[in-house]
Amino acid sequence: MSAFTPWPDDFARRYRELGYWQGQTLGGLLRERAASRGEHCAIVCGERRWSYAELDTRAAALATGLARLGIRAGDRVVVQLPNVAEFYAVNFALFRLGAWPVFALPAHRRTELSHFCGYAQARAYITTDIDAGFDHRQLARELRGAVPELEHVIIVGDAQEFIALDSLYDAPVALPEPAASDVALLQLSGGSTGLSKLIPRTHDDYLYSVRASADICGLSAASVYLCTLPAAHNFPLSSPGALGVFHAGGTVVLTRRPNPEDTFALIARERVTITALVPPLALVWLDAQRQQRADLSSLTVLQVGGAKLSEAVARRIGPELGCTLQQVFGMAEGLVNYTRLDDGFELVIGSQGRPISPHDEVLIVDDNDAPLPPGATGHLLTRGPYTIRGYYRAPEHNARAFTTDGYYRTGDIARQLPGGHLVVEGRAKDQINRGGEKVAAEEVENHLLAHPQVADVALVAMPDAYLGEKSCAFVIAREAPPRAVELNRFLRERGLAQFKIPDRIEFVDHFPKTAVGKVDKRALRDTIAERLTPDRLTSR
Ligand code: OOB
Repeated sequence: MSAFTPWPDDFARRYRELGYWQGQTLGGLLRERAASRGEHCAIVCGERRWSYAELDTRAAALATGLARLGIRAGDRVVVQLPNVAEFYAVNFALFRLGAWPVFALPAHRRTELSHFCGYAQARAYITTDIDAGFDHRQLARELRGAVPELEHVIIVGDAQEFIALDSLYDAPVALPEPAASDVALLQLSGGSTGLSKLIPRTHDDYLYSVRASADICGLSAASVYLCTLPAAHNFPLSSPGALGVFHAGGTVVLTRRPNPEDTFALIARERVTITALVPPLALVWLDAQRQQRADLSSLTVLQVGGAKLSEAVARRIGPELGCTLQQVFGMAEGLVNYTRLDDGFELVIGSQGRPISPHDEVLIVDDNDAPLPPGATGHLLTRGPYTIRGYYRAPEHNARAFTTDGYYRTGDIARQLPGGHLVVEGRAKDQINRGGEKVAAEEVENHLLAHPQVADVALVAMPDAYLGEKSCAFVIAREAPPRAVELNRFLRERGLAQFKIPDRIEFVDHFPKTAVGKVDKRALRDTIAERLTPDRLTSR
């Protein structure tokens, strides 16, 4: 089973000739920046400030320590860290070694992590001691039991019986470098059919998207980027995110608390110029700023993406926060769209942007893959210089997720405006987008089906004024229905991330069916939307 589906030779040749794939590695990028801007501040984390030289030295020292442990090129390492400076030191160390970080999110728990460790056959798990009141060392103990192949657990902070990250800083030695065409990292898919798939991104393709994004977003050495969303997610990592800032030679400011009180103070203190939010956070910031009137004068660009931003909220951002809104519609599999900083107001509030690259190929098709006339709404397919051609070790899934000529089926329903901007109109994939956090319906359904009193279940999205969508589980119970709290406790005990726990459970006797006899999820979505009072939808 192949770990990575390469682009066909003629495509790869074209992307190189066009100068998109430049033969640069992520480790090399940091080395270049340390050479050109060594003393400039790369990362602000609480009271700590690391220069580019310091970040580079730490990455080199950690790479040596990890190599001593036996981590080699092509090994997989699950990294689950909150927004701390070590996140970048660890990942640049792995990039230097050619080992592949698997980017778990801080919210993931035993179920997700054992899946990532098992699926990737990870040799190490790198995490923190305690984050948001949760002890990751206890999680590591449980993982050790579930995934015996996991050899090393490395902890940032108090390591207890595990390896302390600090003990791995070793006098740097020269190590063989990976090739730019090699896989650099494994991102997570939002998932729609069962468990998350892993997304192999190469140094060449990822860095092309990073450089082009930095350019589109006007990053420079004077940029100060506030990383508010989880650092491992594709949006704050590469769109243009921290990597875009490192490319431009600017500064990344980290925060573990995206609430307005902390972040507004940080924006004023560090003179932050750009940040990225999901729509619910943008709404919280807008409402807070009405009360606080904080000094946000340094902020020039606010990126919002990960889920659909409503027009009503979009309209408020420029006038009320005093910065330019940029809508971002992207996916860890590749394609990222941005409204441009010089787009007209109506385009910025009314579209989700246009692709990064002139060589991003976008098709809007019907249910049978037949292209639709310009402007029509349909399934969005894409291929291009930074969109994968296949998931990691998933041949059956790949056969469905990609067309025979290599287009990725995004699962999004969209239409394209004459200038190339896309408007996201909906979703064909069986997923709930909970304010940017993706919940695969089938994964949660399978966990609920494991409960002895559950005969059948269907998880659907329900509208929510704050998150955009929440999840509702329709359950057919065996005999006496269990209580909703009992089902949620059952899911938590199975080690499922909190954001996947259904927000509401409705017990029913049967499911509506489609003409072909499948559960009619659209009818279930309509049922729950009708049941929610208008009051619930407008108040928070
Ligand atoms: C980003 O990446 P993922 O992989 O977590 O999620 C991708 C999916 C898209 O296929 C789409 O369904 C949804 O998230 N999405 C949006 C959106 N941005 C993402 N739906 C409507 N409007 C938007 N602006 O979410 C991601 C990756 C890179 C940059 C930004 C977001």
